[in-house]
Amino acid sequence: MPNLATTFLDLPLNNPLMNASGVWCSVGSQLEALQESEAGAMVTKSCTLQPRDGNPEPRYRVLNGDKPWGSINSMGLPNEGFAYYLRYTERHDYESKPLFISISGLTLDDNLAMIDSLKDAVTPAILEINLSCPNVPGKAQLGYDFDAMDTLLAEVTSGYGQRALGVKLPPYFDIAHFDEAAAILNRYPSVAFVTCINSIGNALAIDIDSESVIIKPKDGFGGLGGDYVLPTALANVNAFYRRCPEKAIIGCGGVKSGQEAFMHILAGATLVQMGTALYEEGPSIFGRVKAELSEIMEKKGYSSLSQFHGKLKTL
Ligand code: RRO
Repeated sequence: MPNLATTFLDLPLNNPLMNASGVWCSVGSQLEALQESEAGAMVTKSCTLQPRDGNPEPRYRVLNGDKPWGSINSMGLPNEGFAYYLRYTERHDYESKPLFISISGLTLDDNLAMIDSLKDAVTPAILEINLSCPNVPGKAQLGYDFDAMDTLLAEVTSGYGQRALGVKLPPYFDIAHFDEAAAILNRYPSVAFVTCINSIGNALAIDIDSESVIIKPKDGFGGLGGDYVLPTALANVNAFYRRCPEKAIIGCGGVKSGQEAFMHILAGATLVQMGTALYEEGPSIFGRVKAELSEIMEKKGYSSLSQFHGKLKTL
């Protein structure tokens, strides 16, 4: 049997699979289900300093129903507020799997306030800062404003006492942007990991029968996930893997079976997240994808992840 065990920031994991932030991780019962599942790690819903209801419903839909190609969402950062997730970090069983806490403050000061509390917290939860929420009306994604991203990283890394943390990035589509984003990230050694990608922001899905948009917020505009985004996700994983050799990469986007998980790892991901597919299938997906990844490795003659991690061939 191939060994799916891995390590992340020196922490041992049973396998590289986890949820994408936002999916199955908003409330205690969902987090407990992830804890009970076969996921190798887990992350909480991105949170703000105060609880938020988020955008009006419907705000998440799968596209092409019976044979889904992906999803569109404009949740608008609904969450229970930072204190709630901080409390969860205090009761999580870290022996079973690592826990990431995702924060997405509406202002730099809010992010700094949350980071300040986390700095003094005694839990080993790993901090991820979401620089890429596409769905808060009137708020641009920080990851697309390189000056603001640089300023934020300078402040949060010093505010966090140089402790290891990571960032969740939006997808980039231009080599110059990969270069510039990576150069900024590489200025901050305590940015120990990069999660690529958040949903492809501000897509528009249309139902031809009703001649209508299919989600309510923002006139139907929302973040795209699932099958549609796999090649963009793989490009971003590989682009940052090549440019940020000192950082770990977490791959997210278009993973629904062992095949896409294998591709993300081949492109350079140490951990692999599932969003849309987890939303549709529930936490039992981790056992299935684990078994499929293991079967692919066995067929290819790999006994461990390190034998193919980042070893994507070029022509
Ligand atoms: O809550 C959301 O609307 C949301 C967030 Br914070 C995010 O980072 N990515 C996304 O697709 N939706």
